[in-house]
Amino acid sequence: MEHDKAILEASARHAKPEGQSFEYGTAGFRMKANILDSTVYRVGLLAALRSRKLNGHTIGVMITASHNPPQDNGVKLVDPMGEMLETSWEAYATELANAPSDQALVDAYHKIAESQKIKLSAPARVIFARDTRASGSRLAANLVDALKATEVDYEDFKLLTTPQLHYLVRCDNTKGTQYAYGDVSEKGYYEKLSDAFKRAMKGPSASNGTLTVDCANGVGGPKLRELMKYLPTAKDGGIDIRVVNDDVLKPEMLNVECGADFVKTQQRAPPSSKAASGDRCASYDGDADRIVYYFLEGTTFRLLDGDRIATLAASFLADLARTSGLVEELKVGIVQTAYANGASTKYVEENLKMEVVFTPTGVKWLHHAATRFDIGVYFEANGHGTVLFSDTALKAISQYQPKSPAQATALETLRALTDLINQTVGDALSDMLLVEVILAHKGWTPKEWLNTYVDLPNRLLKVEVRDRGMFKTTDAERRLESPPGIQENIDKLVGQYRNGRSFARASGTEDAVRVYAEAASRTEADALAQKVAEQVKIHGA
Ligand code: 16G
Ligand code: MG
Repeated sequence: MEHDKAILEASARHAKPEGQSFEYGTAGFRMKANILDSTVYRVGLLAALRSRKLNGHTIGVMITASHNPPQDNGVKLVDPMGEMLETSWEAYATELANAPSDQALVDAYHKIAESQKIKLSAPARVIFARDTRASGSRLAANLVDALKATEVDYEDFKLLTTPQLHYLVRCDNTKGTQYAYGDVSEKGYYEKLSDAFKRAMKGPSASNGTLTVDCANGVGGPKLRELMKYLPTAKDGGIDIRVVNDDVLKPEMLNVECGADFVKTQQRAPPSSKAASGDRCASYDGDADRIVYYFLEGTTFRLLDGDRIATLAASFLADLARTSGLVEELKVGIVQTAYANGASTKYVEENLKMEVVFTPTGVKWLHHAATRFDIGVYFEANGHGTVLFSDTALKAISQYQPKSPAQATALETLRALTDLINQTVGDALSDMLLVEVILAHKGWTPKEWLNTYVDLPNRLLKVEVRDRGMFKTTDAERRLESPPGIQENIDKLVGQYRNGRSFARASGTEDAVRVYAEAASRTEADALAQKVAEQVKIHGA
């Protein structure tokens, strides 16, 4: 049958490691790079099927392991509008990856084609890219083997951030239509972002001081330096950026003692950052789809995480919509996960008077929920997130006739932001520019940003259990429905602490159960987390 011989031949060169099982999780496949050869090859086969299923629309494949250590790698698929792979197809990815032999792989491939009624001779197109890991080019070659075997039209974009690839997939699928998202090139991405940034920065006089950006020694480093060539500096109404941790020539330095994950989990600045007290700092993760801000207040480390970016963006966008006269028409809302600090949720509901929606952890869930608002702001506390504008919102924003100069100015900024914000997925470069625009407009230092509300002290713990699959959640991961009895015990514990809140969920990326607790004081948050962790240990034994 179509392509069988070629698929078998190439598969023989990318044998599946015996006894190893794979699962397409929240972030695609992710593990030690040396056991990923067969998996990346097989993802290529799935990308071909997916594109053929969707009338030859371009599918993206990104080779990255984000904030994981340098010896890991991973691979994930991007759907035509730049979204994550449709959830129902994740099982197919897992099925192909686990086929025990070359022939079993071909059989699984045909089974998917049949059940999805895919014509294997139909046209298909795939574009792909990778981060700066040493294993990236080898894995990309495996992907190419699959695309050749299945006669897919493909293009290798080499090194890109994950959000850049998502962006290009959307550009490729919308080119020549009324929804054209941009030129299908890396240069087009920089031009679109920098042009939008210049328009958005027209209002404020200048930004306040230099921004230090830690690029995790990942692909975000060279890409930020490229973007900076297009951006005005402070003296021309833009921003001054100091880049640190952008060494991609030593791949073993990736995410080591730097990057968004380090900063968020360690609650301290990367040792290599020499920022002074009060200086505005930001950290990307290894593939630049995550960003957190921070600064030192004296010697105290102050984190401005995803929750802070979400509240800042939502309040600014709502203000702009109101000032430009659009408020009646547009519904602004925020999507969070259970990890959002309770103080941020309270601030959104009570001060900003906006609706908050909760979803399980993982970008795809938040992204989907955000599409239900006209302006949907979604962020995980760890810094994954963006803002989505509905078609109704985009239409209203582009067509509204301002009734005063004040309305016109606000509308111009709002229009610029619809171009500045990456609509496909959270993007550290784009999110950074968004934050910079807002701080410049408000004339805020990070201290003023921090002062909007006070975070509840919180603690995150990791508990190893026999089988984390036993821990089944409900209510956007905020409650456990199994093991039986555990939730009642957690409820009792939570009730003993002022402003207490706690939940436990199985990690999607590690073999462990994560426990989160917050309470009115540091001591109480720590104690609550410890007690809930004990419950997890008891029930998981
Ligand atoms: C993945 C998710 C991230 C989530 C994290 C949770 C994407 C692109 N990435 O990295 O959003 O926060 O998993 O990890 O969706 P955990 O399940 O181990 O807590
Ligand atoms: Mg990432």
